[in-house]
Amino acid sequence: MDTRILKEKILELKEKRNAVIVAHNYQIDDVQEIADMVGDSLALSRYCASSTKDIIVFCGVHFMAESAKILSPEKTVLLPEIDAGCPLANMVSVEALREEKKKYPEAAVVCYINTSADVKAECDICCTSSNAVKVISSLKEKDILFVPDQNLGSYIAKMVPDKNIILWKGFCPTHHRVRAEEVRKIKELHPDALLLVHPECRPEVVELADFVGSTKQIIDFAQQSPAKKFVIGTEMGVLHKLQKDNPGKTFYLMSPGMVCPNMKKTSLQSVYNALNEMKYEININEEIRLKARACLERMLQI
Ligand code: CIZ
Repeated sequence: MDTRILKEKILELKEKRNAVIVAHNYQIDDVQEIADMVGDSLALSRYCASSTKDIIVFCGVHFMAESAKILSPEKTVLLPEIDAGCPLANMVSVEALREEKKKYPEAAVVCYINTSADVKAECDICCTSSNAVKVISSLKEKDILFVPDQNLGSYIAKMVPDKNIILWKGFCPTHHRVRAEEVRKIKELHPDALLLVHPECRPEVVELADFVGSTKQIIDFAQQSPAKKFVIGTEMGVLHKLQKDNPGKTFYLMSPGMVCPNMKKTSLQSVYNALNEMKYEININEEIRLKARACLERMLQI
């Protein structure tokens, strides 16, 4: 079907179903364009929770749709592509985490938002890449068991040196694949550009950055900065908003490999199918949901 017609049909169905469509910053351009809101996973889940619509179509990956369900249990949450998972979130299981917790009984257990609901249910508090430093600084415990991203964990350890961060060996394949050597080359190619990097990148890459932040923080920084050129060190989906909102500025991707295959699974056709066939519905066991919600809410209180 023609893209324009497909977009019209999605919007018609959205009205008919009384639905809201949200898209993560890493989604393809066409999907970002039909969304009611584009943003990071927490902002989207909070937006969904404040919406009066009955149905949420979450264009993102599995843990993100789960976060929306955790905060909006009364709504129907649909993930258009059921196998759009997050390899980073899949690097920690409940069983492995329980074993690790036994080794550090005094430690606070902190999870990155990129975790499943059942892992969140096992943790004391959650954090995002925007607020990780603030969340960890606020804890009374010195020892922090941080899951699952070793690179974000290393960044926190550098920013909050009085804490002892126990790292889990997880990583985001899209961010972790980029090495410092490649980044030095792109910096040489664009010496007048600022390098904005996500903390899921390796510490050797973060070391080279002019600014380190979450997708939202990178987008805000580029908008507010008087600089005209930027090398972007996160998934390529953010380029859509950066280029749309800053026509006078130039953006280069830090590496052509910064493409998350899971985020790219969702297409206009799958959004249409989701609304038409009411699939794929995300449900969470209520006991797990309540524990995971408490973990998220502790973060929201900070
Ligand atoms: O919190 C999110 O949505 C993720 C995974 C990254 C970011 O920096 O926004």
